[in-house]
Amino acid sequence: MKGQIKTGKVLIFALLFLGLNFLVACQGQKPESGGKIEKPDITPGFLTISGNGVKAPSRFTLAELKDMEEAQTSQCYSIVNNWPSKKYMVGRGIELSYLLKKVGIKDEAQTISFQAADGYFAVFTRQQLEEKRFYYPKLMEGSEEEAQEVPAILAWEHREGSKDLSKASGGKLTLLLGQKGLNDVQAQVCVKDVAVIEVLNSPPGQWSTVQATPAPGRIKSGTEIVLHHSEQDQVKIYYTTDGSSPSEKSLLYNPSTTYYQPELNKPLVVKQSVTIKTIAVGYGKKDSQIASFAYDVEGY
Ligand SMILES: Nc1nc2c(c(=O)[nH]1)N[C@H]1C(S)=C(S)[C@@H](COP(=O)(O)O)O[C@H]1N2
Ligand SMILES: [Mo]
Repeated sequence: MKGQIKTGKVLIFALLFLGLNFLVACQGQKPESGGKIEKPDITPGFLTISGNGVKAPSRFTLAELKDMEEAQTSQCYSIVNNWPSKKYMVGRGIELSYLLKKVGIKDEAQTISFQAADGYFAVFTRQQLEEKRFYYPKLMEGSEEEAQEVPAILAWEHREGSKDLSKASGGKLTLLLGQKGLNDVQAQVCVKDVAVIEVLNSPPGQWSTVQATPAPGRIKSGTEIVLHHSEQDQVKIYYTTDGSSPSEKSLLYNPSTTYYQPELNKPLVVKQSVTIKTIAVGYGKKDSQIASFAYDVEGY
């Protein structure tokens, strides 16, 4: 009897302890990005580039970055966040590829993370930083017309809501990068006040596959199919219903997250037999494998 009470108490305390830790973890973490470090290991006033993926780990002051005139550029960006809302931004700064070359990025380097003074960080696969990205001047109209390829930069001057390159003025060192497509949500990886860039040889991993509920098979006409993912707020789920392979150019299932406007992530209503093909795409890991879900509607 006594023993039972004791185990009961221990259990309650253990649960409380776990619960509190869970709450703390949730508050410290922005689930749409890589996360947040409580006390980041940074040197104030410097941009540090480190990690086993560079030959010459280095530190630069802002003045030193501004002296690298050959790599300076002013660029326009179209930016979408997870609400989702859209904006334009101009920035002046240094090309990231130049800086990574300067510190001797190795061929083996595969994962690159950007850490801010407030502990916020975002992770990229090397490919995500090196592939072609664009500025869409007609983002607001939902059109790809007049898209221009833009480099990723570390900007020390910017201006939100502007397309006028001369309007960029002072600010914190911010990572700005283009979109892979009109639906690419990249605001959350535009890290502000970048203090550390860590370049690692470790492979970035791959997002897990998308899941569907109800499971594929025979369904009634009008059934709602919910697509979901184990890291739903860090990935975008793209899908096709015409049998083609899904990509970032396909239909976007979840324009928002589970905590901003979940009602925008609408289930698919299936009225006739269909195969839904899905892929999860997100920063910091490779695209998931494609998952296919075949539904069979009676009589169709
Ligand atoms: N240092 C730092 N950078 C950050 C964040 C942050 O909390 N700290 N938030 C990110 C997220 S989630 C978004 S959506 C954008 C927000 O930028 P905005 O408020 O200027 O639109 O900044 C990104 N960069
Ligand atoms: Mo965000």
